Amino acid sequence: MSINWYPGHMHKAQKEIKKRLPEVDMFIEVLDARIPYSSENPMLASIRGDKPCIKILNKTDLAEEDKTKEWQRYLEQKNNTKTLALNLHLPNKSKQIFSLCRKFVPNKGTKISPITCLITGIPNVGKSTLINTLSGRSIAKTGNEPAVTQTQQRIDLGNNIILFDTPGLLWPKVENKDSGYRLAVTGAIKDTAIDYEDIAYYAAEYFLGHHPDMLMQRYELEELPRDETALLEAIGRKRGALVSGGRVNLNKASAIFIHEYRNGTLGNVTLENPTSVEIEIAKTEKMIADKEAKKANRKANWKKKR
Ligand SMILES: Nc1nc2c(ncn2[C@@H]2O[C@H](COP(=O)(O)OP(=O)(O)O)[C@@H](O)[C@H]2O)c(=O)[nH]1
Ligand SMILES: [Mg+2]
Repeated sequence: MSINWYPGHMHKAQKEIKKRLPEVDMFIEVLDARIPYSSENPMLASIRGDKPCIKILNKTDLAEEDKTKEWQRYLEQKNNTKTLALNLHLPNKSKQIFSLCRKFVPNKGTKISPITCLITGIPNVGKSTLINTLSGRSIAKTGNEPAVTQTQQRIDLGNNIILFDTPGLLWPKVENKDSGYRLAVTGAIKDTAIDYEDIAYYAAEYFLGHHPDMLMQRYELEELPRDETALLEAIGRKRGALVSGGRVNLNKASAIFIHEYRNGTLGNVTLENPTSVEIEIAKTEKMIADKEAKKANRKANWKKKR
């Protein structure tokens, strides 16, 4: 699976954030609680430096509560970082952001010297919803807005805290293949760029391994399908996703499965935990190192032959 994150947009977003940096006291980074690692922007840690950051684990209504807590403990080990788990459909808790801001920047937050926060996050994590919730107004368009916010927004919350909306488009962790899949499964990557069957196989493998009970219950299965294809075929038959001759329309069955995960009807499922992610990172690093070693080896052999 390959995803196009246009280099032009990446460069622009990075430049805009760096330009804003001198006037920003702290960051509010919105993450998807189902994929806290993959929904991080890989450049942000270095851009932020030592400036404080509140990492919001959003959409907790779709995630597993114990895993969200595990991620909070893990993320709070990072420098100057606090976390807050939110479900923006229940907006009250989000006001806790204000007291966290004041704790982080105690010498500001007055009329003449307000606290300024930059809200960042990859598309679809809930930035606009959060801005609207905190401001109590409908300022930012949510949902199907175009991928790139063209205008820089400065939002005065009226309590001596100022928000800046993310300029440009922030990209997620796509260097790692598994992150790409999990971003597609959760809906962070636009559907036009993905193949439902491909990502449904990825999700099917995960569910068969980690949540067989949810599959049995939701699709009223008598026994657990032996593999991904068998699962998608069973879903297709249950839901009448058939083509002529009674065969299952796999693409349709895949779309049903993915949408039922995304909207939570299958159950709350977090797709990554700190340990699984660390193993994955180590694997990816080893693969890159092996590749480099092979290349160096070939080069050396080639020189010897000459
Ligand atoms: N289930 C759930 N959906 C949310 C939550 N917060 C935002 N959304 C939805 O996620 C989608 C993207 O939100 P939006 O604010 O436009 O994201 P942005 O691209 O980061 O600005 C919208 O359909 C929101 O209604 C949440 O806490 N739970
Ligand atoms: Mg938005």
